[in-house]
Amino acid sequence: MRVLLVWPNRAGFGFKPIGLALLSAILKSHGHEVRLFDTTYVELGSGGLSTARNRIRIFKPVDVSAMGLEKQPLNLHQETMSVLQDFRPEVVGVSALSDEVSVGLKISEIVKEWNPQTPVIWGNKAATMAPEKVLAQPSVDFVCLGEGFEFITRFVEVLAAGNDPSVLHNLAWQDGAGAFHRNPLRPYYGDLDNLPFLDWSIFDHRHFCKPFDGQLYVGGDHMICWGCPYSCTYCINYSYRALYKGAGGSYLRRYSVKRIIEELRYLVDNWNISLFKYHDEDFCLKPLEYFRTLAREYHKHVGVPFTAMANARNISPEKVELLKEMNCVSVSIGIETANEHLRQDILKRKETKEDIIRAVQMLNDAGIRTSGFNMIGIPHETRGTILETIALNRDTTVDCSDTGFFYPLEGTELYELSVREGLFNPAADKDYDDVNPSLHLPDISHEELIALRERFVLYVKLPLEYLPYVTRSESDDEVGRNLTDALFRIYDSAVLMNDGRWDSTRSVKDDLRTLAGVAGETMVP
Ligand code: B12
Ligand code: SF4
Repeated sequence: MRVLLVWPNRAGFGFKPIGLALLSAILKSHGHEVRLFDTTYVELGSGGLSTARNRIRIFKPVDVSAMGLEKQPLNLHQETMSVLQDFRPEVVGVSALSDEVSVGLKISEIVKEWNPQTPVIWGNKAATMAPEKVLAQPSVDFVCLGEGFEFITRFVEVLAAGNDPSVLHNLAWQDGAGAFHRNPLRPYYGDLDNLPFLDWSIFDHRHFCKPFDGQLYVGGDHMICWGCPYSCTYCINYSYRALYKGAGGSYLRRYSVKRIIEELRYLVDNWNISLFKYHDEDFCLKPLEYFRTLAREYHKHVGVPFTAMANARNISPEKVELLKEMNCVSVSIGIETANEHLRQDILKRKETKEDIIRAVQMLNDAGIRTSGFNMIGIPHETRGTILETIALNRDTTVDCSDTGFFYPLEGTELYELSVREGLFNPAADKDYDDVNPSLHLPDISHEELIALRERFVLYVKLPLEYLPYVTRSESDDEVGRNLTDALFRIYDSAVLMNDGRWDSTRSVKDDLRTLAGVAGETMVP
């Protein structure tokens, strides 16, 4: 069958979803024809996730103007129609995360306009967490709940044979009377070694352009070990485990070392990969014995530098050595928030501030770049709690302080709390867009949250003497705007272009004089 996979991407370029690469490989191995329709380079007018990232200035700029990576003012309707007319899919499969739902729905509607008989099935996290909502849309016929590995071929084959798919495991659907049905789930897919290698041939060549630390690489994405045992209240892991309760299988899984090395070598040889990003939810969760073998074999047979994410609790001196041996160049750590009430009672994070400081120190000492994820605008947040988070980032000396707004993902404990406490109205509040805060908090306004997020790196990276000017720059007036520009000029040359560390040879006196001038007489130091 001809299967059109849809990736309604609003985020930036530079990564290739593992789920789509696997579904394509599985379908092709069963003789089906696959094409990907992807909206990465279509200007959707929403800014996307990368817009905010650029504004908060955490990455060294890379000149990508010659690579054709900018979004084009293309018309979504025309683009979708032209793919449909050219490929003539017999089934359309949409893969969407929560921030991609509205674009995915627009595309589904266009599919139905093209041919109302073409079945449209949705998969991935957004539909799994809220299948009733997605199925309530007339343009969506089916939802795949949870994993699609075994499901996808069965589904396509049942359709090809003209049979009724409503008997399939993992399927959610509506009957003729509009009643919602959810079939039982198959166990978690047990043996990752049986999966085919990732199929990257469906992706536009631009998805291989990976800017990192001021340079452009040929990027690849993979996951070696899957799953996370924690239960943070804002993450869907806990809900997924609840969803799979009774279905069987383990959510913590890994490839054998031999198998993953074989695949990584294949990907490097075929696509010239020069930088991997391993999306394991916690790269350091691996048992030591497995990690040691992986590091040795990776060093011997792959060696390509990579970035990864890890939980501070699982970073130990020996694991840092193994990361180094594998050529790990950057580790991102979830800092999230420094306030104890928010961290322990609201987010239910397990690690302590000391764990984070210690982990960053170990990585810094080993010469591995560190990135910290911070989340602001969470329930019970105040200006004071954000300033605590800023202070923790300063204490950790993390190289790169990334900050995002909290968004209550459906199916999570914090979604329930946000709705219960009247902080979020699912009917009126917008999709996840990352440019704006999502909650209406009694103690801090959206404007203040946005101002703090945009200046987060200034608060974290500039010497203390500069901070009164950073605070003054938050005002939305001429002085505030001029100060913001002046402060970012300083930050760009003294921090961003100096590997995330303050350039200690810089004349603080000169800067303070400049800033005082911009601020007016009242602030002369
Ligand atoms: C890798 C990853 C990323 C990567 C790649 C994202 C991508 N688009 O694939 C990057 C770093 C870019 C990223 C960014 C973000 N991520 Co992320 N990410 C992950 C992570 C760690 C692994 C995902 C993965 O590859 N899994 C392995 C593959 C094989 O599984 P899969 O993608 O689920 O696909 C399977 C099924 O879902 C199904 N399926 C998928 N599509 C389809 C389609 C059809 C038709 C069918 C039948 C089946 C099907 O079959 C596949 C095989 O079983 C997950 C955590 C997790 N537990 O999954 C978070 C996760 C997906 N991310 C999440 C979030 C919130 C984000 C961001 C919004 C964060 C931010 N503020 O920037 C952005 C969104 C960017 C975007 N829209 O792409 C949430 C999503 C929650 C939600 N309800 O949507 C997750 C679940 C983490 C969490 N804490 O809850 N992320
Ligand atoms: S540690 Fe990360 S992946 Fe694990 S439950 Fe918490 S947020 Fe989710």
